[in-house]
Amino acid sequence: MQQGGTIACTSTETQQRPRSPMPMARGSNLGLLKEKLAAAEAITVLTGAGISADSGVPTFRGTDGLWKNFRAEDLATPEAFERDPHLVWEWYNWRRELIATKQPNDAHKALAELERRCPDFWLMTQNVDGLHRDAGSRKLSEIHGNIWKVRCTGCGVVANNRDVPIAILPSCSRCGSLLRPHIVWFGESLSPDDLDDCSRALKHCDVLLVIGTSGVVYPAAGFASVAKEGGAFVAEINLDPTPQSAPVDLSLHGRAKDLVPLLLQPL
Ligand code: BJW
Ligand code: ZN
Repeated sequence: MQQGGTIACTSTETQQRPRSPMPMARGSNLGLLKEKLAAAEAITVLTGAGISADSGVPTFRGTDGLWKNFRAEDLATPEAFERDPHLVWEWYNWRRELIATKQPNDAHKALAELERRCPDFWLMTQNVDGLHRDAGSRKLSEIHGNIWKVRCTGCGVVANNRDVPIAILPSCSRCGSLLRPHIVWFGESLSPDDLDDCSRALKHCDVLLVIGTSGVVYPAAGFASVAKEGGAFVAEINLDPTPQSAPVDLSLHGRAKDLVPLLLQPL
């Protein structure tokens, strides 16, 4: 629903609504996307490392990406942790030290504001840095986990841990077993609860925004198709075209911190 020309969804209806025809394209791509958002009752957002790049958190792929200097197989798989937990924890310690100095940027803040304006809103992030929460987002799934949480390899308990640096190797205060980062590594499944929440949000949204992800890591790489099959308008915001660009309805190229706040401005 449009209120005073800005995005302000008002409906709380969430399931199986008939979709009303959307207005025709008018003006720029940005203008069209703002119209779609203003008309939407349910908005879902998928974010990736690009949204936090504007806060100074390194992305994974591309010229300055983490995978240029580190091999994912050595650091982000359960096999790597079994082989050399010390090395893996050292890498996470370095990233915790770096992320601890970073703040949410205008794109994170704009999505928190969008959540406040739209009662039927869901944010799915692949990022583990916690910056969406720091910005005020609450309706979210951190589908690849959170770098500020640890999980016991023995009893499975998950706990918050903001130690910087964290003791290497950390152990569980309940059972003494080795703790690991509460992060989804390659070859590990996402939490069934998160997958359910995402599936629901993708199937019934009117608009899906895909922001700052290369769109190559599954299952998130398949989310745009799920939303499109459900009839949603899918828009991508990224510095560059991605494998998602062809199937999406609209692409905006630029920095997330510049483009996302524009979506909140009056039409
Ligand atoms: C900007 C910007 C700015 C820059 N503004 N934009 C074949 C088919 C299907 C699945 C598989 C398959 N082969 C293997 C799999 C499984 C695997 C997978 O998908 N592999 C692919 C690489 C092929 N997936 C999994 O294993 C997942 N689990 C799973 O599927 O379970 C079931 C299963 C298991 C095994 C086999 C089959 C099924 C788990 C995936 C976990 C991913 N974990 C990581 C690492 C965590 C480590 C950590 O963070 O500590 O999560 S990988 C890494 O990539 C990280 C990210 O969340 C994820 C996505 O990256 P993202 O966010 O897209 O970042 P980048 O760097 O790639 O892109 C940044 C983008 O931003 C770029 O496009 C820039 O242009 C843009 N950008 N600055 C706007 N300022
Ligand atoms: Zn334990």
